[in-house]
Amino acid sequence: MRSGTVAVIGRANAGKSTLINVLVGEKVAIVSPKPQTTRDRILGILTRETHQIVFVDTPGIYRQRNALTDVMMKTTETASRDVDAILFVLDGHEGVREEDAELIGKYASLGVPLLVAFTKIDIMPKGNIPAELKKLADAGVEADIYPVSARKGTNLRKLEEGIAAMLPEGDTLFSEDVVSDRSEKFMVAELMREKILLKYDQEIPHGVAVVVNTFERGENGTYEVNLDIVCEKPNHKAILIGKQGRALKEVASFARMDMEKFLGAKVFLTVYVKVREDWRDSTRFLKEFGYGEE
Ligand SMILES: Nc1nc2c(ncn2[C@@H]2O[C@H](COP(=O)(O)OP(=O)(O)O)[C@@H](O)[C@H]2O)c(=O)[nH]1
Ligand SMILES: [Mg+2]
Repeated sequence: MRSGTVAVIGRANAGKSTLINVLVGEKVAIVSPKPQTTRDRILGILTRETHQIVFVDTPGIYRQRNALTDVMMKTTETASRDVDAILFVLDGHEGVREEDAELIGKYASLGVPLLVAFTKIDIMPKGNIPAELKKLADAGVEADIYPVSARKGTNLRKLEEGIAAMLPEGDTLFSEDVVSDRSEKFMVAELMREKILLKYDQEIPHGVAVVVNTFERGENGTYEVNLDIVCEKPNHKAILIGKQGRALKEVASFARMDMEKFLGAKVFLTVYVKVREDWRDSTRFLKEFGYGEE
């Protein structure tokens, strides 16, 4: 048996969370086309007869801008330490940039084995792949590179075998039926945030935190979920709610459907929108909303 932890690192939006979800076979992290979707360190656990891979999803690499992205960068940095291997995820469709080779070099020098997943090849013209890979080789990247598509499932088994081969021999860290270290309550908050990321323009979701006040299962099996959507400005609140509350009703309904799928039960969801001016710059609010903790 090989088992160990693998930090999943890469630029915002590279496809880290999607790749982990597909490899694990269940949704453990939310995904959206916008950067800053993942804010916390989340474990996704893949167990087979021959190996257990504990993926450490990270918020990714950002230029620091406020207290929240600060915390997110720190989470990424901490997560890349004390792991058995690093999986660097690169968006092949975006193309290889100079800074990618630099970043790979930086993480490769940490002293743990590193492997590169060159993802989203399903939306790349096939002919472009060799040229992009050559850029990495020319920039001195020595790590093994796996061209994959999380969306189409291309080459994922090979990638998985490559990751497993880097891990030490040893016992499993988690029991085989566990896929994440996060609670159902955490995922419910994240699913709400995912729907907000999908519905509203960037400025709104980036300033939103979701706080679950009630998460209870009733005798009839129905979950009662009561949560606050915290935003930064009164005009954001107005946009979130929309005319006659229509926008909020719609996102809450999408979120509820996903929560029901995730929990396998009916959900009774109540949602309030609150304003906490500039909470992203307040260490007190960040703490209150659970960011930067594990
Ligand atoms: N076409 C395609 N899109 C992908 C693939 N993997 C991720 N994406 C999309 O890329 C965006 C960012 O993905 P996400 O996993 O949130 O990136 P992260 O910020 O690195 O965690 C989302 O819109 C995904 O649907 C892939 O293999 N193919
Ligand atoms: Mg992510």
